[in-house]
Amino acid sequence: PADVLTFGETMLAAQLPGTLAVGAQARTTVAGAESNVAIGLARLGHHAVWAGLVGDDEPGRLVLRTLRGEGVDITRAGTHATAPTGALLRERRVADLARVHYWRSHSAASLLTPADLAPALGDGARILHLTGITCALGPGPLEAVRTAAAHAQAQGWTVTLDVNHRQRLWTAEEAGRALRPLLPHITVLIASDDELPVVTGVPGGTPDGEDGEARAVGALLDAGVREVVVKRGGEGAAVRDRQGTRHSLPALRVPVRDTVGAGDAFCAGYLSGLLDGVPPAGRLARANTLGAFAVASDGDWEGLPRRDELGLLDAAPGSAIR
Ligand code: ADP
Ligand code: KDG
Repeated sequence: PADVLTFGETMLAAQLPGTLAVGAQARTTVAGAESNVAIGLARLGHHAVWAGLVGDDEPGRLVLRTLRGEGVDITRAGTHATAPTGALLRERRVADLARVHYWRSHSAASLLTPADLAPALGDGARILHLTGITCALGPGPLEAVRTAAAHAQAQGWTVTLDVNHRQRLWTAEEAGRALRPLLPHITVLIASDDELPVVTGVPGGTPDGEDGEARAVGALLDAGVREVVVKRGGEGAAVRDRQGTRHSLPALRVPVRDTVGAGDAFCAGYLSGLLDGVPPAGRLARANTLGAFAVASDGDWEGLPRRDELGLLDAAPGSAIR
């Protein structure tokens, strides 16, 4: 079996260094939360399978070529005969603020069904990695997530879920209604601190400081999740499990270039630690390291480390390795 199976929507991405309104030259690449995680894992030497759907078009070919080139297993990826590959455009509106525009309704990925996933599920995996984004794409993808989560749990795989709330795709209420029934299948839930209310259904934006966060994490553990990992952006991250283990770790200090993709990189690091049998504190450290690589480099996944580069950020700032 593979180390990790994941699926979702991977799109053609145009990255603009400025604003669209005045026209700016774009760099084309591919983006998708689940494939970002798969690339991060593959770079660390793990066998990661991405089993999404793309269109029978040039963007779809770019997606598959990129993933194959990064060593992600795409033997279970599919091509839809008529629906197109989704796309996104990311403008840098001001220095530290990116704005995303999507073209993904009726895309190939939005038409994924449980039947498309059956072969990949049949192959088996140690970890099934899911995100809330896939659940937001449409009824078919949501059903595929539910089917996969139930199958994986029944087979004794580890099931990880990154909440990854995208308010351009659905409301917090819709997300909560879709995600809460999944909780009993989830082994490790990963969320940003501001996403905790989305899954707990506790109204009122961000949780009320540390107490609010602790209550939300407690509610998720009560709902059946075995371990909850909270991402705190530049502050780092924390983990708590049902056995009462608690750790928190500050983020690495790095120059911030592009924060998009940090959460996916973080997940790749955490999952890599799980696969290697690293204890919780060490998993958090590897997750923070990958998150730091993502924020310190341009693009979602382009700057992620190979295994022999994991210690690179320990080098003195401004140094050259020669
Ligand atoms: P998301 O991208 O999902 O919103 P976060 O912004 O919380 O997630 O970032 C995910 C992880 O990336 C953090 O937990 C941390 O490990 C790392 N990270 C994020 N911002 C920074 C930063 N400014 N400096 C160093 N590491 C960061
Ligand atoms: O986490 C980065 C993702 O936001 C990006 O790659 C695109 O999957 C994507 C999304 O839905 O926003």
